[in-house]
Amino acid sequence: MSTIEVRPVLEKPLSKNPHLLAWIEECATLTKPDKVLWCDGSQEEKERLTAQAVQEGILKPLNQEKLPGCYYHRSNPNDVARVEHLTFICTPTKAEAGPTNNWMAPEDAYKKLGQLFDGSMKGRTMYVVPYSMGPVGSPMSKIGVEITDSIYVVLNMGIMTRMGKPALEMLGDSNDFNRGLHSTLDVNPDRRFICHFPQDNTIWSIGSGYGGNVLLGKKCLALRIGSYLGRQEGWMAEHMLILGVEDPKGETTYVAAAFPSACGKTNFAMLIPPKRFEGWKVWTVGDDIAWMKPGPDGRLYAINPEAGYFGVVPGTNYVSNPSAMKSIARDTIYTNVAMTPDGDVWWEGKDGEVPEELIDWQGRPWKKGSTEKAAHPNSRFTAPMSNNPVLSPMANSPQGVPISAMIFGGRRSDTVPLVLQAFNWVHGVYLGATMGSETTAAATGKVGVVRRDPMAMLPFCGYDMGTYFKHWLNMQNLIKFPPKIFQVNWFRKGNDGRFLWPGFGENMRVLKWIVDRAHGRAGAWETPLGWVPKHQDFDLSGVSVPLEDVDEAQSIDFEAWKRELDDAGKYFEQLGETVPKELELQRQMLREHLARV
Ligand code: GTP
Ligand code: SPV
Ligand code: MN
Repeated sequence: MSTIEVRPVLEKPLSKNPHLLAWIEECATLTKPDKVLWCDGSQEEKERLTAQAVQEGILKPLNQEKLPGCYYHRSNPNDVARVEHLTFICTPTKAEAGPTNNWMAPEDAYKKLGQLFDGSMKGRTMYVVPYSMGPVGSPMSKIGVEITDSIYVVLNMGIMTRMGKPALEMLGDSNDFNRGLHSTLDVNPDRRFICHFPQDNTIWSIGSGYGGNVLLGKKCLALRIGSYLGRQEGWMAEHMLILGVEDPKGETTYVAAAFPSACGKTNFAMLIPPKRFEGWKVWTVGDDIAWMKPGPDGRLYAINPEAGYFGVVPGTNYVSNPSAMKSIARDTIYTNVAMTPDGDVWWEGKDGEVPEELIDWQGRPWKKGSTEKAAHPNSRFTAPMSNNPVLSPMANSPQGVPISAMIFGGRRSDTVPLVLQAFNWVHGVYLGATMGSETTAAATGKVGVVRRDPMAMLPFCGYDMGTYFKHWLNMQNLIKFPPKIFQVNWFRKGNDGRFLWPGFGENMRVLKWIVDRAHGRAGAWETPLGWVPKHQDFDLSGVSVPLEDVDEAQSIDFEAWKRELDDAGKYFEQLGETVPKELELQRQMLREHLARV
């Protein structure tokens, strides 16, 4: 180690925290950057780094008249989504990571990745990015520091988190912060690993420059490490949006909903109610992640740990999601969409005419009528949540919002009905635990395959799944007034492959029933599988599809459900001994009940 290599760290440190300084020095010694730069989160810094990114070709300025403050980024075509097969939970034992996670022994992982990190920042700048997940000063927030050699990561973290000086001030001299080390290296999938060391509150990510692999506050800290800490500390880290539903009297009810990646969280969180629901309003608290903790009044309180949206672009338009369109009209980074000749952006499903000519997400010329997609199906926007016209006034509340209902929803062409209410907490946990969903472009691999994705957390749970279910069951004892639990499916299809339910804004109809049920003021039928809406309590007037389609979307096919329950039994077996008995008993009870209908 030469002192010259680490001197820049000591020259202008933004913190005197000895733990932080020692760790930065350790990382600099390993990765050997030319320069070390602390990020303070200021506007001046953002402008300077943006200009540098443009100069280096990492960002392209978009048409500033149409899209003020917006920039364009193309990632390496081999690096466009999360990589679940290269993501590891490195707990001391394999059993702690459980059967659904890839596992590496911590010492092996540190050694293997240590060799890759050795000198990985030579000729590059090492950025020190302090950030808070959650409002600065909230008792529920956590501090992380990400060390990275990517300006793209710095600029994205600046939008997605409370980044810079306030986070350092919140940290003070404490040693309680997440240590995230990231290097883009040569973006080679053979040298790409995303490793989590929950017992050390540490994340090492190498060889990728994309989204959930590298914005370490998001999936790595807020979900994988967060879920691990949550179990120890008595709270929950969930892959859930949070929204507030305001009724015409001005009363707001908060709802959290877990849908797997690219299954509608951002859209649901920004829902605009149809005309029929005059006086109703939906406010976004969060669109991807919820941290939830029992409050002093016995209710479950949720904060959104993020400060921005890293959202799916394709399909976003003024009909499906006007608030998202307004959120991404300025100060947004677009990744892997297509570009028009005049520096505008385009994607499949955008409003208006399809342009005659484009440059596609890989930088190749594209002509109207081409069979190839112009924008990558997992192309994303990074936008500050302050741009959202329906941002909840509670989005920055340090206490969070009280949750009255929780929803689990997958992408299922068949079997799962439009909406169902669980009989009780254990049944609700069962519904979440056995949730199935078709895979999407948010992770590399085959798209459209049904897999079990418990609580939408399969790729994000930082420990053994059965133990996670147990934590869910235990939480009931900590929450005096637990939220009611529901299951929804916006994606059921008819025989001809069309969606039976119109979705998007029309989901308000389902949401209203859920809110009414949470307050105990709407009727329901009891079926062997759960409570479903009674006709008179489910407002369908003016719905944009034939009522027969809605009936079909709501129908329960008992034969299909017998298969579903048998499949869930096999899944529990795969998960092993740690699956709580209550859940298997719950399954058997439902199965026995169905055998008689
Ligand atoms: P992540 O950011 O990956 O966690 O995704 P997300 O859960 O926030 O999903 P998002 O809201 O971005 O939606 C993903 C895709 O689902 C988009 O292509 C949407 O157009 C589509 N989608 C969202 N809501 C609905 C709906 O109610 N019905 C139908 N049919 N499609 C929907
Ligand atoms: C998801 O895949 O659930 C996302 C996008 O929200 S990423 O940040 O890439 O994980
Ligand atoms: Mn997500």
